[in-house]
Amino acid sequence: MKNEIDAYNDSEIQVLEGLEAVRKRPGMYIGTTSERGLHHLVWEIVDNSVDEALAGFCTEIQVTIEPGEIISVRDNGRGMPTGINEKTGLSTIETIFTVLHAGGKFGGGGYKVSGGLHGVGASVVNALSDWLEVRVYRDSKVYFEKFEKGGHPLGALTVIDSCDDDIHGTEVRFKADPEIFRETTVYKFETLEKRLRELAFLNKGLKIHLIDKRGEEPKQETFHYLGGISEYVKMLNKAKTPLHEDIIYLEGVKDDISIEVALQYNDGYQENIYSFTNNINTIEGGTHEDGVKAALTRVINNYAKNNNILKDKDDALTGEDVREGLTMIISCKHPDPQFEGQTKTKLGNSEVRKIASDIFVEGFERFLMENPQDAKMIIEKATTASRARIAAKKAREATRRKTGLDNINFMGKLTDCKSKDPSECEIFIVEGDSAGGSAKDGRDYMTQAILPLRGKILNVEKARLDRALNNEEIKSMITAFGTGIGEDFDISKLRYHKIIIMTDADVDGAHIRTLLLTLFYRFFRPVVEGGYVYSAQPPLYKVTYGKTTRLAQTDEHLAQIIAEIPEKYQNSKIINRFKGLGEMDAIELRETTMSAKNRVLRQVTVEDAMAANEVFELLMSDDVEPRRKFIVENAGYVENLDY
Ligand code: TSJ
Repeated sequence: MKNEIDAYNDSEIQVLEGLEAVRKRPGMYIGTTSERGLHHLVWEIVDNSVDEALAGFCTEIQVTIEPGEIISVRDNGRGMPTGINEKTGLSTIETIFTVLHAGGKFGGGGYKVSGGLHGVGASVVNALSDWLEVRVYRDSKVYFEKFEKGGHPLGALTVIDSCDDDIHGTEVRFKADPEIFRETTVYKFETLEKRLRELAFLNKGLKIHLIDKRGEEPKQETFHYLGGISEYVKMLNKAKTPLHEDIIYLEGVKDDISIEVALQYNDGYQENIYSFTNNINTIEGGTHEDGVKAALTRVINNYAKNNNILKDKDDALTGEDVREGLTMIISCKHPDPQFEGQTKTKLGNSEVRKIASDIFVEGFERFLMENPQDAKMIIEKATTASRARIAAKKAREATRRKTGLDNINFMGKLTDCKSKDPSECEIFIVEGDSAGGSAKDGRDYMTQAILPLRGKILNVEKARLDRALNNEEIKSMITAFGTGIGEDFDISKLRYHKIIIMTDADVDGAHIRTLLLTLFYRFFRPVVEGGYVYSAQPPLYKVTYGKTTRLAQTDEHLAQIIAEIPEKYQNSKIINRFKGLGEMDAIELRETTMSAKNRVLRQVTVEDAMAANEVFELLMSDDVEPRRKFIVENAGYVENLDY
């Protein structure tokens, strides 16, 4: 039989092996060790405080970035339990910080922020930290424990101080391990600000402070929204013209599932719907979103019928009609959410559909009844959209017949590839004719098609679908992709499984990429969601010495290449900066950017496209202030903004 010391040593060894596994393959636990992964650490800790707020015991959370890229998260909740865990023989706190997946067993009940690591990420953060400290304020005592690099406890949990009996809460301080986060350990204020603000919107009444003490002057922001997601909608519509003044807000709870919806129509044509479950953005939607959307269509159609606005049932308003110009946030809180889909951001629980729909129908019907003026504006917006949709369909059919848009050799623009097997076909979308020329000559004619774009791509922010369809560049893309658009969209008809945006590695290139991503996000979203969109990474520099030529993708890469030049060539080397893709000859373009052998492709994520859409909206908006603010904040990165 083992004695106590051996048993302790065994469990100690298991703990260390668990933490070591996290350090060996951090990507398995936090997705990536890039800047994004670094910020993920903060979310793993903050989620615990948000859970305490959801349980009803915490009203305030403070996140501080201290000099030296140290993060402190403190809440005014009950304070973590300070007792001993029976199974491990260690304190509950030490268990939570050193045993993988330990968190879920404590507390129990209530909603939990259960995306990603199911809110049990404390041990993962500890494993990936240079050091980590926890302080618990509870029962007039201050408990403390510190962990060294990789999560090793320095000592047991001890009382280090006393405190007033009305002080309670938890504080965790940590420094990410630079040996794990090799790219960067520098936190971005804006990244933390955006998500913390979102958390404050999603949890009305919760007060969140963000303090940055790294600079000479500390920066501080407080997020506190008594209106919750209504204020979120207000912010999203800030630069737009609302069709009705009040933001519509509905909420309800059934079987422990809570649904909140806030919405407001604006005079634009885009639909902006964001849904969340337990504070996690369900980018792929799911049953909560489906239920609310179906209910919206039903309620508006019923209202229109009952008020004799819609007489013929053939005129029924579609989902797209009733969502034109709609800004809406849907927030679901669920005790046991099932996340599905490619990126695990789609709510799967089938019981939610009806609950969300019932709650929405009841609240929205009442709103329309009580606010006939607003109801009139909303119905008018949807019927106008419906008329535009029918007109667009007719125009589309006419265009198809007239110009034979279905014919792939349209206007000689597309240089198609020989293969007809979409899984091996790629289409390069190239800016400008000269780059298009090099790309044509440098391609693999079997599998690579080239579509050069001329001129500016339509400003899709202000354009409805019918106008967008008249734009030459957009028409070329629709035809080339083969998927159709709007209600005709069919992803299974996609002719290329890689759509590669190939633009110059400069500001104008970035501009065109933003426009294209915005366009894809709005009109070809499944193409982005399916992971079919990529951006090419052309080199920035060409270095020539002796008979050698090397190409560099980044400034760092360039520095490395220069450092590697043999001594005798150091004085005769040439540092050429490519001004554009057009400057590269066909062979260079093939070797560096197009050929599957050497190229670096970046897969575009829905978040990338969403971010592009946001930047685009901001820059196109009529509201000068947010636009000015963006330009000032980004002045360092952007040289000429000719949007
Ligand atoms: F997990 C963690 F260490 F990372 C962490 C936890 C970090 C931070 C900043 C806060 C927290 C945390 C945990 N805040 N509040 C709590 N609450 C509890 O753990 C708790 C307290 C009391 C009871 C109880 O039943 O009495 C239950 C729980 C789960």
